[in-house]
Order: sequence, then C-alpha cells, then structure tokens
Amino acid sequence: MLIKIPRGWELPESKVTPESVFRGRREFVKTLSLAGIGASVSGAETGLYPATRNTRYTLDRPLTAEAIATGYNNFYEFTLDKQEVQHRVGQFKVEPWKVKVTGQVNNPKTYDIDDLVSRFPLEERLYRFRCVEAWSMAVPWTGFPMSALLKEADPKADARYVRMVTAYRPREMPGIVSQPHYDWPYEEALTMAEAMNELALFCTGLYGKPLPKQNGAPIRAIIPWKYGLKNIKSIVEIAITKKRPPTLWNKAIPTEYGWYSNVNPTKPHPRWSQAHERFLALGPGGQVGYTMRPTLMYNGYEAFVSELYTGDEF
Ligand SMILES: Nc1nc2c(c(=O)[nH]1)N[C@H]1C(S)=C(S)[C@@H](COP(=O)(O)O)O[C@H]1N2
Ligand SMILES: [Mo]
Repeated sequence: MLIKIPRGWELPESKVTPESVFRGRREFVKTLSLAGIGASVSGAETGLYPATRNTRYTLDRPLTAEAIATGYNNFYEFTLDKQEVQHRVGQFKVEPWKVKVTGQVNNPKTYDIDDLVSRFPLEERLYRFRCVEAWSMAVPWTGFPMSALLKEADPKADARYVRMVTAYRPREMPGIVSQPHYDWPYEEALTMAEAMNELALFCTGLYGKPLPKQNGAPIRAIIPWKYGLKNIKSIVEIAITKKRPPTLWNKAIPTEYGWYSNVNPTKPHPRWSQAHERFLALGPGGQVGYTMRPTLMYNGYEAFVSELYTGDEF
C-alpha cells in the first residue's frame, strides 16, 4: 500500500550511494527485507562490481532507495504482490545460465552468462524508470549496451526486430503455475533501431552489485524511455527477426498496453492518467511512499530517442 510522504523524505543521491553510506540506514529500513539474499554471485562476476559510472547519463532527481528497487517488484512469474516477489524467488536457479542469440544474424551463438559479462565491458548508468502503473524510480543499473551484443551477432540485411524471452520454469517460478491465463513465457521486443539506441542496455547489476533475482537476474533489458513492462527480466533468448514479434502484455490487453509502450504523458491508460507519476521514496518507518512528479515525454529521454518516432506510436 502506498503512503504519501512529504518531499523531505526523498534522499539526496549522495545519501544513498555509495553502498557503505546506505548500509548505515539498514536498521532504519528494517520493515523492508533488503537485497543481497537473492543476488547471484558467480566466480566470473567477482571483481566486476561496482562498474565505473558513465557520467553522460545524469538524473534530475535523487536515486531511489535500494530497499525499494529490490523490494517493490513486478515479476509475475513469481507473484503479483510486489513486496512478496523477493520472498518467492528462492527456488529460482540463475547459475549456471545461458543466453541464446539466434535468428537473422551471421553469428548466432549461445553465451554462458560468465562469458557475456566479461566479453562486453560493464558500466554503471543512472536512469529514470517508469512503470505503466504510474509509479517510478531512479536506479543505478550496471550493464552493457544492447548494440555491443547485436554488433557481434551481426544482423543480416533483413533483420528488423529484436525479440527477447524470459526463462520458463514452472517448478521454480510459482506465479507461472498460479497464473496460467498469462501466455508464458514472458516475451518482449524492440525494433532494431530502438535496440541499437545508445540508451538500451542489457543489465546484469544494480546498486553496484549483481542483479538480485527479483530484479531479473542474471540479465535483463533496460530501455529507460519505455514503460517498465518492456524491461524484460531473466532473459534466455534473444532472437533477431524479420517480422514484428508479439509481446506478452500487448497480446494480453492490446487496448491498454501498446507494442511500443513509450512513456508518454499525453496518452492516458484507459483507466488512469499518465500525466503524473508517483516517484517512490522510503517513508520514516521504512514503508514505501511517494512524491508526485509530472511525467516527462519519453521519460525525459526525448533528446536521445525522438528521432525514432513520429509521436503516434502506441
Ligand atoms: N519476465 C518478466 N519481466 C518483467 C516483468 C515480469 O512480470 N516478468 N514485469 C515488468 C514490469 S511491469 C516492470 S514495472 C518491471 C519491474 O522491474 P523491477 O522489479 O526491477 O523494478 O519489470 C518488467 N519485466
Ligand atoms: Mo510495470
């Protein structure tokens, strides 16, 4: 449940990172279970975190507390209850992990996750993150540009789209079993131009550490100008296609969740306005609160992505 809390409870970025500063707050935020328990740390990942921050990407707001980003999640393969996800990921095995790169490419390949994170230099970027449900965060992600992997795969001339698929493991993901009406596995897609945009990342970490399971370990997509649902978690397959791939949410409710799902304050969801967002922040008792902010066109990334669109995309 969201409790409105005053602006003063927003933490300045300097108070949230580095981790050593944040750790001092853990007593204070004990009503939220903290990340770390679910984090996957494989041998090859040791020493990769924290990655050097790329200062080209700056925020206009404080970073969201780590306890919120890792304790208030959408990951329907586990449960629809955001604050329960972190407690349902225990059976999910993220090591070993392979990612298959396939389709219209000259160099199809199945990568081991350890190979991926050592092959493509990791960097940290601070991005705004906006869910279609109207809550938002600001998160320090660690990852590498999608373009780095796509260039290595070497798309053929008729490659138009990038399709991404989440692991499908009913025995490890209890939400798949309790919500059989969704068309699992979770799938998302981008146009090739979107995936090649400098902002689009494959992420393997957050807050200077490997991704916790609830955030999509060991690898997920981060496309910061799109609604959260495009930011597919726990990816096992990346397929380059000629035809536009269907996506889980667009197939499920096409009138509510567009294939593009670009953040757009002027296009309301049929049941709520998108003009404002609830920027999540930690309340005095460690509860999840928020402050209202105007939604920015393309989530504030207009300068990077407006050339990709006419503005009519949905
Ligand atoms: N596989 C998978 N990926 C997913 C989802 C999901 O349910 N399953 N939820 C999406 C939605 S709606 C959001 S808002 C973000 C949430 O990411 P976070 O929990 O790291 O904040 O993940 C996205 N990626
Ligand atoms: Mo979302």
